[in-house]
Amino acid sequence: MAIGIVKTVMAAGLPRFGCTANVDMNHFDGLVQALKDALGPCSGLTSEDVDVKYLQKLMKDYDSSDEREWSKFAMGDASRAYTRNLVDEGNGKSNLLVLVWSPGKGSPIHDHGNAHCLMKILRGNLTETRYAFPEGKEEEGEDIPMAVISEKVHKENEVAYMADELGVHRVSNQGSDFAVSLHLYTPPNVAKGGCHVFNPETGKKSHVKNCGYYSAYGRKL
Ligand code: 2CO
Ligand code: FE2
Repeated sequence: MAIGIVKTVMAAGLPRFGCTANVDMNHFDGLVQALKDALGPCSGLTSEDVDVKYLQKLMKDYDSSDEREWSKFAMGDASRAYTRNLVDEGNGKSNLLVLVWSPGKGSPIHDHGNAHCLMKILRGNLTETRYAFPEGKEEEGEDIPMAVISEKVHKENEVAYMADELGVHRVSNQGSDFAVSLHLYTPPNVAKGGCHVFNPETGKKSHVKNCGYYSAYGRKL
């Protein structure tokens, strides 16, 4: 199910330099291109050189209120907690996804494969609960309930930053309608090697090999 009206709005073309083409694009497409450019299609930058503050600013400056700009990626499914919809792979340097969160549902607690994670809320509110990274004693058989270190509600247009150094998290939609968010992961470690999910009662983790997409480039898989 696509959220909102599926329609592409063509705005005035933005001038493009370097190795990117001159194309007409709406503002969401402009953001996707700007993120891709920032990750360095032809500059030789690597993910280690990424300027997270700049990426965060690009995402923050985008006004998501015109759903027509991104609705073709926002395929929700009420039978799932959330769907992961691929938007762009940033020349192999990132993974840009639109996530659609079913009302009252959330993700398991998970890590981010040693990558930067930026999350912009396109529609609704999302609650992020952070936990301390388990220290490893759990793997030796001890059950250690995971400690919550923060809980925050991110509102429409806000951008959150997450990384393994800050712990692990669970994201949930506590609203009564679908919520939508845009996630940039760089480098795309989780897409390549999966992530870990954690049991809040025991702190034990298990590896998830393939986090999977519901759609890619606007097409349901
Ligand atoms: N990391 C989760 C995922 O890509 C979403 S929670 O926000 O980072 O499935
Ligand atoms: Fe996450």
